[in-house]
Amino acid sequence: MANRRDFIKKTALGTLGISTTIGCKDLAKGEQKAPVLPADYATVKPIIISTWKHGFSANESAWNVLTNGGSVIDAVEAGVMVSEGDPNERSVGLGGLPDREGKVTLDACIMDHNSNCGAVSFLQGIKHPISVARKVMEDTPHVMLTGAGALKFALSKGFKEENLLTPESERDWKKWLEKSNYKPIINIENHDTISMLALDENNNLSGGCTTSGAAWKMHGRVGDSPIIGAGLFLDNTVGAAAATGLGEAVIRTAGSAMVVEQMRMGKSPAEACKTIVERIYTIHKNHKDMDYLQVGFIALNKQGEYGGYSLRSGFDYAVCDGKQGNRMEDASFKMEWNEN
Ligand code: SD4
Repeated sequence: MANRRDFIKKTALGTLGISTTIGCKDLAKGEQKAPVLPADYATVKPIIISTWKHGFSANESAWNVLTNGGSVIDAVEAGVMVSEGDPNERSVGLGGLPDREGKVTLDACIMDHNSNCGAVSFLQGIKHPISVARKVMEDTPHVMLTGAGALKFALSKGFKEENLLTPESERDWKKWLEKSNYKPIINIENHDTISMLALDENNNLSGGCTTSGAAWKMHGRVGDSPIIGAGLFLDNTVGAAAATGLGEAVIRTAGSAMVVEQMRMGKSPAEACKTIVERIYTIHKNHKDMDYLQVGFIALNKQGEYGGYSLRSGFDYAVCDGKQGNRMEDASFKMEWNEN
């Protein structure tokens, strides 16, 4: 991973030749609180946005790729791989919380500016599902491979099978088994899926999304994250959007595709996210999932404007550009949520 100081220096002063007084310390993880209003100000390209706190490190990696000659799709892949490989991120890749049978099953998708896309779902034993998704995009006539077929394909491409269930995740799973009550805890058990959107200097968008999905899900359950149009969508003439939270609600509403359509109709990224979160609320307010429902979207348009919005408070995202560096911003939200 890039040295943070070098990165910020490069970000603040670097390739775009833009100077800023915002320094490393000001922009460190979690130190900068977001404005209450949605962030929709125009910014310089390139720009990268990613869900949750671990988006910060993912952005660093993506930024380094993007500003060192890599393509925007390379940047997205490299960025989310940071979270996939981190055993402390409990909803992604290695260390992800397992399903109720103790199996870590992974979902991921990737999409480029030409609307090429690839996805894997219900994939086990491969630490970097985003890279397998990219191979599906580039080396097959299909968009999605699932389960045993996805694993077979990954192995044929040289990926190594490994145990992704860390001792910490195994311990948590055994604890969950004591009661076996499936009621995801908002912002905790369905937290840390990484979705990343990026816009390069040539005005091209790419996006990626990768997760181990809802903790303690039924074996075989697939969420929104590998589904183009649900967990991720982009139209290079309009913008890109991605989701985090309870996948069932995002699938029911074709969430990310709808956010992009709202931008097509003229809404800002933040307004577009808000509109679809409101719609999800309306559809779910009397639904059995409402008790534990959290959904959040991030969106980025072709002008480099971005925004995020969630149903319940607590959702934040990382933003990185050449003007303000890498920083965390809190998403605006519909309902206050308190852990206690
Ligand atoms: C899922 N949407 O599998 C994912 C979980 C998630 O942040 O986004 N967590 O439902």
